[in-house]
Amino acid sequence: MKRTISLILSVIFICGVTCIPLSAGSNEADVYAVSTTGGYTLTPLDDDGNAIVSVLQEIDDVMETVYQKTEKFAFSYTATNASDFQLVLMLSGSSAVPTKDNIVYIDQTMPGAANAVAFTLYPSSLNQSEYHVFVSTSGGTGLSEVADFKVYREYILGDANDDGVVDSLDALRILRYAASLADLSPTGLKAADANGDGAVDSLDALRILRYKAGLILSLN
Ligand SMILES: [Ca+2]
Ligand SMILES: [Ca+2]
Repeated sequence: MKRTISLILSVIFICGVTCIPLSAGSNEADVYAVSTTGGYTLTPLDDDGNAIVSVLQEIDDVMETVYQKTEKFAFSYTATNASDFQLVLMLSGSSAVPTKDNIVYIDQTMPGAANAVAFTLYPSSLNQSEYHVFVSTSGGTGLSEVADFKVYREYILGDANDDGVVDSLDALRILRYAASLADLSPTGLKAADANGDGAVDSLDALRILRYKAGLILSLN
């Protein structure tokens, strides 16, 4: 353990003077197969809140309409009663039963006068999976599924070692990479730039550790 800590500290020192340039990367969480039921719209937005222009992209041998780098959704509806409160719930996977494992954290804004709500996605928490959107109204009866979409991602931000999870091993891998003690795969290199500054260094390792410690909500 002491040896590991010693390694990390020495690598942080080395990284302090070494910065590996990397083409500016982003957390690729592309949304496709967006579908809604009547009366509801779900519009993928970029980081500035602008509607994303879709592109045709091949995913699993099928040409899909893809909204690249979706950061948020604008979600609108026509409520039966304008005063109805609508709670938006997003679940990952195919189950319609909310559990601690499939509820996706979203940052919902309250319904406005136009009966519209918006919610922010945190792409680093989204896996390559399908997602279903449910609403619950104060005047309704339970949860109703009103929209769904799928997420395609080339990599998970922070997952430097390509094992599908973000944890302290990724931070260690980044430190070892920065010290030329380990390699990163092409996707691992993109995933390693956890702070998006275009370089892979100790700051990325620190950000991952802070994320895993719950000190920051998202790597984005
Ligand atoms: Ca990992
Ligand atoms: Ca970085």
